[in-house]
Amino acid sequence: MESFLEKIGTLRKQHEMLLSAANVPVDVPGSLVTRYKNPVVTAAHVPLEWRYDLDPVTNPYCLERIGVNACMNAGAIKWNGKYLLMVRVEGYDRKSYFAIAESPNGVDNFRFWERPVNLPDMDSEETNVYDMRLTAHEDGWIYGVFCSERHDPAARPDDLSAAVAKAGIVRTKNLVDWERLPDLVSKSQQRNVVLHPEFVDGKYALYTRPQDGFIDAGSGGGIGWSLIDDITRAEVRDERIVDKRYYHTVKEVKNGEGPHPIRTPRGWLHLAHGVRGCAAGLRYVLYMYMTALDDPTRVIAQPGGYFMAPAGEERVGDVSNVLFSNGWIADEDGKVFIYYASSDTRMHVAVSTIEVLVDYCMNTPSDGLRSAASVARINELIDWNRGCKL
Ligand code: M1P
Repeated sequence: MESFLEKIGTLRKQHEMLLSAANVPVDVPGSLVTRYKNPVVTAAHVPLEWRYDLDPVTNPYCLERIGVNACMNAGAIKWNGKYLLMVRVEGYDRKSYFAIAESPNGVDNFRFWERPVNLPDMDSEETNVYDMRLTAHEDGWIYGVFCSERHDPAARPDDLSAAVAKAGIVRTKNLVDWERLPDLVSKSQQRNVVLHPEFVDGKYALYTRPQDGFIDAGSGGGIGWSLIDDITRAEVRDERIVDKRYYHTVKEVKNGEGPHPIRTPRGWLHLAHGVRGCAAGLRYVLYMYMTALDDPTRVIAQPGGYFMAPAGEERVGDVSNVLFSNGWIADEDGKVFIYYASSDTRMHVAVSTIEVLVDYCMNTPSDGLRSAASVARINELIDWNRGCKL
């Protein structure tokens, strides 16, 4: 039988092989993004020290003591030349926490920092935290806005599923020491709240996602926008919908802003998720839109349909048929690293450029909302191509 030392040796070797494996692009001609073969962060990437008791006396069978179920929905930021993911790590116990994984090149060799993020714990009723969006704001702070979830205090005693979602806010100057600010005050429940990176009319600006219940967006009509006077006492006073949901579209049931938008010469480039229902359950896809530089609430481009949908093994996981993104990094050379989770299970990267993404947004027909409109658009393209000399 393998000794404790042999087992640990094997685990370390396998772990190191996983962490140091080179990732390779999967080139599909004419595609908007280049996906990569391997997921960039998975449950198996989590350090052994977080999962195993490495003492043969107290762990003679070399068993995993604290299991990790998934690594998903990561915020992202470039920091000291490194690509950092603020990963949502979910344990076997269903609780999520945040941990930073760092890569030298953005596509592989992601390694977790020594310990998970020490998120200030202000409220004993807060049960779960997840899906942090990172924003390096022009005020000099890096903000993290995340979902803070608790059991609904108004639930019937036998209802152990009713929950309340609100936006928690933290900020830091070094990604190690975090200051917790009061949670966002809002009349409705909120998830997928994102801080815009610049002041607008001298105020902080939030993308919101008002929702009637914990799961249902209901009367919350889409992605909202709210100006905030004081980020240290943030409150949604005026909220208006900037990206609406529509019947029979990829965002019919729900949508939510992804990471904060990227400033480009042609406008703000947005990445979001859209949800629709089908016989297999909910289907989450990613879509894009653009807003005006002088007014981030004015939509100037709205390519129809999805930008990325679950493909291949991305389709299967804990919550199948889901792509979700809350982190991307735009490099100085125009390259964009899009970090997305598949099926609430693992993190991937897809690479594109600002130029290509803007071209996609500006030149893809918008959703005509009816089959007849879709056919009309195709016929327009066929007519155009008939006059094409190639
Ligand atoms: O399970 C899919 C996603 O569901 C929620 O997103 P939304 O609020 O838009 O429905 C979140 O719980 C998210 O973490 C999860 O990936």
